[in-house]
Parts: sequence; structure tokens; C-alpha cells
Amino acid sequence: MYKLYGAKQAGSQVVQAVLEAAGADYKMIWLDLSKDESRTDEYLQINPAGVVPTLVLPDGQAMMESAAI
Ligand SMILES: N[C@@H](CCC(=O)N[C@@H](CS)C(=O)NCC(=O)O)C(=O)O
Repeated sequence: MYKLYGAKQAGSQVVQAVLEAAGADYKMIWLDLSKDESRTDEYLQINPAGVVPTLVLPDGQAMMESAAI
């Protein structure tokens, strides 16, 4: 299963739309950017840039940059 880290009204919406259109099996993990939830130690280990979106592939690799995803 894919895991998409995203936020409301953020670029992650584009990635979410693609996952929906592809019928992909994914879990959405919402971060509240107003509470700096993309800056926690836990999230920075996944995406050192501290931004969304991050797409974690079924094999555990993390992809960043919405256009690349
Ligand atoms: N070029 C990056 C931009 C990522 C980005 O700046 N995301 C914003 C939301 S749209 C973010 O996470 N901001 C939180 C922050 O900078 O703390 C992409 O397209 O993935």
C-alpha cells in the first residue's frame, strides 16, 4: 500500500487525485502545517525538507516533489 503524507489545500492534492484516478491502494496521512506537523523529528526522517507531499511506496522508499511523484 502507498502512504501519502499531505495537507489540506496543499500540493499533495494533485498526488491524491492521481492515486484516486489510478485506483491505487493508498492511505492518506494528514499533516496540519499550521501546527508544524511537517517539522517533527519523525516526519523529517521521512522527508528531510519538511514539506508535503511525500509518497511512501509499498517497498518503503519515499518519493518527494509533487511533479516527480
Ligand atoms: N516543490 C515542492 C514544494 C513542497 C511544498 O513547499 N509544500 C508546502 C505545501 S504546498 C509545504 O509543505 N509547506 C510546509 C512548510 O514549508 O513548512 C513540491 O512540489 O512537492
